Amino acid sequence: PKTVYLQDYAAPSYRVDALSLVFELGEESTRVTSVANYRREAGVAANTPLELYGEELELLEVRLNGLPLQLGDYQVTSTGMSIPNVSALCTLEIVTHIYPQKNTSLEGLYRSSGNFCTQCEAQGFRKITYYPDRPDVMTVFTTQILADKQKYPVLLSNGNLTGSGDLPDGRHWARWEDPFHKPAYLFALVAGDLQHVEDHYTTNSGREVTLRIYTEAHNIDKCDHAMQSLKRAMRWDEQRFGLEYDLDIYMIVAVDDFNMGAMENKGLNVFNSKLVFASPETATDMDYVSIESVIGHEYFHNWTGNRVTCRDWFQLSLKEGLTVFRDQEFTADLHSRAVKRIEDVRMLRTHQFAEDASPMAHPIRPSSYMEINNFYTVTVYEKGAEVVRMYQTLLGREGFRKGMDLYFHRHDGQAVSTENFLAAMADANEVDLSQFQRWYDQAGTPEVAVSMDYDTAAQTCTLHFTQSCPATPEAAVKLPFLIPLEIGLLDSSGQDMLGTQVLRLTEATQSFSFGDVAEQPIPSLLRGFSAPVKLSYPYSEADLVFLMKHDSDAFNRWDAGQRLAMRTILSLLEAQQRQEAFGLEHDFISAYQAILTDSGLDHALRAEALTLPSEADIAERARPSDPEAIHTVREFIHATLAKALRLDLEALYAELHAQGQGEYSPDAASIGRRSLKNVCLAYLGRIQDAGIHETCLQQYLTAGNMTDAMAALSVLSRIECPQREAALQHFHDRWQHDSLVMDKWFALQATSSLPETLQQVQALMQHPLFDMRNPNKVRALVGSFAMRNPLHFHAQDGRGYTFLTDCVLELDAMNPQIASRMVRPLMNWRHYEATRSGLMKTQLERIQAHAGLSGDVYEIVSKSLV
Ligand code: BAL
Ligand code: ZN
Repeated sequence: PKTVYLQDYAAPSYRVDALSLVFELGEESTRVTSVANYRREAGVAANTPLELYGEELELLEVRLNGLPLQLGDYQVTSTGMSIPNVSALCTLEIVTHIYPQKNTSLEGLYRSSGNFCTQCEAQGFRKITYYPDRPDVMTVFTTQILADKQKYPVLLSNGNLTGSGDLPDGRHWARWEDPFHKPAYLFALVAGDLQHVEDHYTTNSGREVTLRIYTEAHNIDKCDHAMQSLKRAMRWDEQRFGLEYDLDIYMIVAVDDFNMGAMENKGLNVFNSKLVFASPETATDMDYVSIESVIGHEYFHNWTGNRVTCRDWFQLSLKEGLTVFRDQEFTADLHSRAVKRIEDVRMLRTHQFAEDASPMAHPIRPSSYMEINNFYTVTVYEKGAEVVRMYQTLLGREGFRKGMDLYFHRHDGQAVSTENFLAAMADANEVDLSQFQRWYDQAGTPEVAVSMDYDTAAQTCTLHFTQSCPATPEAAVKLPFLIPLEIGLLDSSGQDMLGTQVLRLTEATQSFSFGDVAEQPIPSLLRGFSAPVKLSYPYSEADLVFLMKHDSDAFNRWDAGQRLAMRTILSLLEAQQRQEAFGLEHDFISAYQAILTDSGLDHALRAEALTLPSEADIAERARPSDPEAIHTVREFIHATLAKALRLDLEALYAELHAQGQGEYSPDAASIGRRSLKNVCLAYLGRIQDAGIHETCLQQYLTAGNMTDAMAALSVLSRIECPQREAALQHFHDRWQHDSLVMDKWFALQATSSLPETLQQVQALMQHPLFDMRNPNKVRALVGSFAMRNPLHFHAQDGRGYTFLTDCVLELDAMNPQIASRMVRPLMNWRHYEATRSGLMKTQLERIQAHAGLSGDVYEIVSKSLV
């Protein structure tokens, strides 16, 4: 595959004034007729060919200005078409046949559960027709769909329905017109036997909008939460950003086979059904919250992505980082801001910091790629969101809003770059943000080392900062970042001495002094995780316990606990390596007991504080890592805490269980209560005790909601006991008719720590409900095993690696995007101890040598082996 470079960007030579598409959907193939009006840009030479992208298309006819063209009048390759002689204004009609029924890549037009649907981002439209499939070519689309009326009673596309009717041959048709200029990646078509729920929304300025969620009939009763979430998102965007919806109708379609979570096509979102359907019996609290957040995310794209889109795919974070930031704020405003921040940072540290330390490390705006689908990453999305958050931290909420307003004022209807966003933020606030550009250009996680001096006589406190950033593939040496660092100073009673201040680090080394500091303080640094950096400070254990108790910043209270836990884990790992006996300090146990018994503390925050760093987090800190040792140490801490605090855990569990007997509600308080209760149960599950196994089974059997059922089953899934088999079998028998719920059953078994887990996963691949062509199934079974079960994936005999490689090669022939996701657990092979590292490398080499490998997988594997 070829590498594409940002520096080679050139504006298109031809624009499209209008595009008309006709789809004749058939059982064998689909006939697509596209008629596009092209206009040569001013200043472009008359002999400049018209270049169109096209892949896997069967070309039937080409007509230029009404006259048929012959091969020779144009050139066709496996990636596109070039027409050398076109007039400055011309109409090009192209007829192609495509084969959605055979499309297993789930890109372009394909079938899911017998219905037609599309996925065009990033470059799927070129699998539909020959077209300038690039985001800076925007036009108005008219889409006519013809299909058998009985099989496909519902025909949908972007915009507004402007006509429909029956045909004499049993088919019917519908015409949709989208008045907004859009790039091809936002095109969508859906045709099928679908039902819908309908609701209405009145915008702030009084416009009536029809809201519909389409699904197969058997899931129609699970759409209410998604609909309510949509209405909340519409209201929130008006209130927080003054942004209203702009079409008469907003449609969401749920499909079972989908490579991503969801897609923001103009007026017609297509969603992975996992992120639409919810009922108390089938969806966990986490599902409820994710659905609300993703419904919000796709809705928010209507402005940040659709009305203002990306000039080219290097700018992906322009829309994704910004829209993730917006969905994070939406969740924070509706639920607990502190809990949301903790969850987001936990995710960033585990996955994005690892990516930044991997051979695939890239800036949020990459400067090159082979396959753009490989860059829908935690870096572009989640680190991108942190970068947007830093503008808000630097400029304040009002300043950030002024920047957003100017961005829309300047760029509505345009395809722009991240520089345009930065310029809007800077100009609206009349500040110089040029150094901030480095966040877009430099990869890697900056490290900030802090020390403190206190002058008793002068009562001044000075904080010294040194920032650095490790080398990453795009650059060995990094320039200093502009880092907004929120800090506070705590006195000995735990009071804030100067509130929260935002320091602006701009130099490699820098100091800040504070006067009138009456006693030597304990600094609270990087409050709210104000920048995506690793910060170190020589805290004593007593300092950390103090911050856990007193810091006014909820995030930092939690983070102090994480630092304390990580420090303990790392020292136990060292002790283990030296083959010394190890135990837990009494102070460590007391700190956990204090959290457990602090009834003044919010349930959800207590649950977060009691959750130890994950095995993946630990692996990032303990390199070269030994996943088995990490598992042993983490389990040891769990079991020791559980035994030492058993009475407190049992009491709290019983209290919260009794409180939670009413009707299910996914509000923040109820979610927090269930979360703390189930953390207690998970600790108790570490004690070998038949009574506790029975408590788990009872919770599973009597649970009125999926959160409690899954929590209990998840504890049992790690224990060799009769209750485990009984509960798993019960779950299977109860839910085998519901494909989405069964994904939980597959995932649970794939993440078990029991010894035969790999064999179990291999057996489950033969289960009648498992299907390698369905991405949700692959993620549930193969993905969970490789990404969430380090103990078994990294088994020292290498069988986990061989298993994953077999899966990747099988998948690659069907769906390269999913194969390319699945191969990533092998990417950081250099981070493991020698035996594992060698075995992982061998499998990467095996993949690289495989004939017919996709560009998607090739890019990841070849970069990993450099
Ligand atoms: N644009 C792809 C799916 C999403 O980020 O919303
Ligand atoms: Zn998005």
